[in-house]
Amino acid sequence: MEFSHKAIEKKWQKVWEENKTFKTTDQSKQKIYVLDMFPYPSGAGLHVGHTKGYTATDVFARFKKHQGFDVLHPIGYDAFGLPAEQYALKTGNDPRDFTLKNIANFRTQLKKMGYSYDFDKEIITSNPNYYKITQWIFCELFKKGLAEIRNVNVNWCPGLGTVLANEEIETKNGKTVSEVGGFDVFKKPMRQWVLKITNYADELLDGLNELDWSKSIKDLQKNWIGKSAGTVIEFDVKDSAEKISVFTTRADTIFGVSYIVLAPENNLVKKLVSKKQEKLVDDYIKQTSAKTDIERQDDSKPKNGVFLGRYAINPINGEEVQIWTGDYVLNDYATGSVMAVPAHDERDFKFASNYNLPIKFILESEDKTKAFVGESKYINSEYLDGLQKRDDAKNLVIKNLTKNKKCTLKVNYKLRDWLFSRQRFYGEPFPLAFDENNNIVLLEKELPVELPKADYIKPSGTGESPLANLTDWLHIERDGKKLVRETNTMPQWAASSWYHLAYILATSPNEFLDIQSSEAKALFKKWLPVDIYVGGQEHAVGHLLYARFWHRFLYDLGIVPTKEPFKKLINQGIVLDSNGEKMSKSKGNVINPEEIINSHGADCLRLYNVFMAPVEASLQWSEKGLDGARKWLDRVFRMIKNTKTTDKNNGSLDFIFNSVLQKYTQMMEDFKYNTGVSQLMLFVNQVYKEDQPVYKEYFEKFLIMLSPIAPHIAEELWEFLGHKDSIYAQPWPIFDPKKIEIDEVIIPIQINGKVKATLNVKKDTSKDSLIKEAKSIENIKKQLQDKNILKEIVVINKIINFVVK
Ligand code: ANZ
Repeated sequence: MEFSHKAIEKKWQKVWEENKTFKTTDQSKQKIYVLDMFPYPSGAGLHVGHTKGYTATDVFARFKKHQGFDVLHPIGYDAFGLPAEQYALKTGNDPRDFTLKNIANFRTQLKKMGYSYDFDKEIITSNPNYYKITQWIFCELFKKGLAEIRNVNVNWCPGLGTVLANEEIETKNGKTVSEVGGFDVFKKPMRQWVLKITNYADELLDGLNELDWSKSIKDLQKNWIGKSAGTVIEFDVKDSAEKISVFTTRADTIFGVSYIVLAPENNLVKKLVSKKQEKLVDDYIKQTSAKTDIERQDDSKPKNGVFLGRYAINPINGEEVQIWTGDYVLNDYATGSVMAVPAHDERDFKFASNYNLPIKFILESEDKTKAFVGESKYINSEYLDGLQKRDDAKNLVIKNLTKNKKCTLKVNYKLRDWLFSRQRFYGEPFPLAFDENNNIVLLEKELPVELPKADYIKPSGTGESPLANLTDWLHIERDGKKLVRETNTMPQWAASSWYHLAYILATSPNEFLDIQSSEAKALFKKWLPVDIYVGGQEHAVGHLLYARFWHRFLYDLGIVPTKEPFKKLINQGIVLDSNGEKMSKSKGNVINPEEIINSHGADCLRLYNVFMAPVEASLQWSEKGLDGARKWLDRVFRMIKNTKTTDKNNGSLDFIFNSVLQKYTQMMEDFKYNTGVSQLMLFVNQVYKEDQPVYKEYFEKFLIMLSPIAPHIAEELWEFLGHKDSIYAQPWPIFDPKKIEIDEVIIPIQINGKVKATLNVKKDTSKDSLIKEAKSIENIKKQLQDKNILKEIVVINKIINFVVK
C-alpha cells in the first residue's frame, strides 16, 4: 500500500472537527438539502448497508459544496420506538441509557467514514427538547379534530405486547406477523388513538404528481391510498325493513348479481340471519376472528361463507337473491357488503363454484369455466344488451337506479386512519389526561410531558402500557380537577414524520428554535423542500406517507412554505454478501464497516460503494472489488506524489482533462457515480502515459473532482501540492469547451446527389482545398473521368457535390 490510510484519515478528521469544516452556511443564493433516512441506534452499530446510501448522499453534498451551494447535510437518530426498545430489552438493557451508548458508537463510526455531516445539528428523537415539538404537533392535530380515540379492530401482537399499524405488519408463509421480530399478529377490538390521515387522502394522492420519485414508489403509495370511484346500491330485504347497501365499481354488472355477501362483522348479519342458520353463522364468525385482513384477501385460498337463510331483492329487476356472509368481504372497506357477480369477478366465481350458486354471464365470453373480467358485448341485461362499452352500460344503470333513489356515487379509499397509540414504554407520552367524566384535557402548556423514570418497562401483555403501573405519575391534579394521564405512547413513526424540519430548527445538538417563530419561518423558506432524500424502499408506504401527511398539515397551519417535504427520492440498493444473499445477523454474514475502515480505509470503502454499482442497484460484496478500489487509490497517490509538475500547460492533457471533467460533472449531477469514477480512471491512465511534466492545475482540479468520493486522500494530496486551506469548499472546476472541440470532420462527397466517398479533413478546410482533396480520391477520380463537370457545390464542413454530365 502506498499510503497509511489510518494516519491520513485520522489527521483530516481531526482537522475537520476542530475547524468545524462542515458547519451549515448561509451565504449563497443556491441551497441544497441532502437528507439521509436516519438510523435507529441498535447496538450493532453501522453496517455496510448504511454506508451505501450515506456515501451516496455525502458525495452529492460535497459535490454541491464545491459548486458553491449552501448545503444542509445533517444526521440524527431515530431513538424512540419499537426497534430500539426491542433491541434493548432483548439484550437486557434499559432503552434510555442503551440508546445513548449506541448513538455514541454510531457517531464515532459516521465520523470515521469521513461524512460531511454538520454534527452541530444532530438530533435524538428521544430527547425531551425534540419530543416537546412532536407533542406540540400532536396537540395541533388534536385541536383540528385530526386525532381521536376510537374503538377499532386492531392488529394485536402479543409477542410485542402492542398493537401495530397496517404498515408495520406483513405476511410470511401465509401468516400475518410483525415486521419487527416476526411475531404473530391477531385482530382484536381495542380503544385506540387514530390520526385521520384519510382526510388528506386526495391531497396525498395529487401531491405525488409534483414529486421526482420513482414510478414504483409512487405506485406503491397510490395503491396504498387506493382511491376507488364507484356506486353504493341499495338492496331491499325480503320480509324485512332492513336495507343492504353494497359498494360496487361495476354497476354495469347488476343483471348478473347472483347473491349478496356481508362481511361477518357487518351488524346486519346478526339482524338478518334466520333461526335455522344462527348456529352455523355464529361459528363462522368465531372462525373468522382468528384471521387477518391479509389472510382473508389472499386470492390463492378458497373462498367460504354461510347462507343467512334470507333473500334480498335486486333493485334493477326485482329478482330475489340469497344473502350470505363470507370473510372475503371486509367490514371496514366501503359498506362491508357486496353484490356478487360470479361470472365477472374472480373471487365471486370461486365462492359461487364452492357453493353451487348461479353463475350468469351478462357479457359475451367463450370460456365459461372462469370469470370474464374484460369488456365485450352485454347480454342477458335487458336494455343494456348489445352495448359494448362498460362506461355506457354503467351510466345507464346508474341513471335508472338514481331515478328510483336506489344508488349514489361514492369514492372509497383503501387507506385507513393511522393507528397512533402503542402499549409500550419507550415512546413519546401523549400530552393529555382524562377527567372523571373521561373528557380529554390537553396538557399543552406543560410540554414536554416527559417520559417518567421506571424500573420495570416490559410490556404488560394485557394491552395496557407499562406506564399504567406508575401510579405517582398517572394521577395528577390541574385547576382543582383530578385527572388520569393517557398511558399509551406514540409510535416510532411520530418522530420521523417531522425530523426533516427538526434539522432546520436545530441551533446546536438537540436545541431547537421555536417552530412557530419568525426565525424558523425564514429558515424553512430557505431550506425546504428537502432536495434529495435517500433511503430504503421499505419505507414506501409507512414513513413516507406519514411524513407527507404531517408536512401537509403543517403547511395548512402556515408553519412550512411547501406542500411536499421531499422533492427527489432515491432508494438505495441493498448490499448482498459475496454469495448474493441478503446480509443478516442470523446468517452471520454481516460486514462491519469498521473492519474495512481498518483494513482498506474509509476512502476505499466510499469509493467501493459508489463504483461497484449504481446507487439504486444492489451491490454484491466482493473482497476483490475492495482490493481493486484500494489499488486505484494507491495509483492516484503515486501519480500525484511522483509525477513532475509544471506551471506551464503544454496542452497534451487538454482534451482528456476537459472531456473527463465535462462528463464527470454531469454524471455527478445525475447520481451516476459508478460511470463517473470510470472517467476519473481515464484521466489517471492518460497521465501515466505522459513522458513530460504534467500541468499542475490539472492535478489540482483532478483532486477537487476526487474529493467528494475520497475526501481524506484528496485533502492530503491537496496539501502536498502546497495548499494551506481545506479542499472541501474549493470551487468546482469548469471545463473549457474549446479544448474538447473535435477538429476533424467527415464530409460526404456526392456525384449528382449520390454519395460516392467520404473525406476526413481538418475543420474549416477551404473550398478550394476540399475540391482538390476530393478529386484526388481514387474512386472520385475514376468517376469524373471523361465527364463534364457542370457545377461544384461545396458547403464547408458539410458536403461536396459534383454535378456532371
Ligand atoms: C360487483 C362487481 C362485479 C365487482 C364485478 C367487481 C367486479 P375496489 O376497486 O378495490 O374498490 N367490494 C366492495 N366492497 C368490498 C369489501 N368491503 N370487501 C371486499 N370486496 C369489496 O373494488 C371494488 C369492488 O370490490 C366492488 O365492485 C365489489 O365487487 C368489491 F364484475 O361489485 B364489485
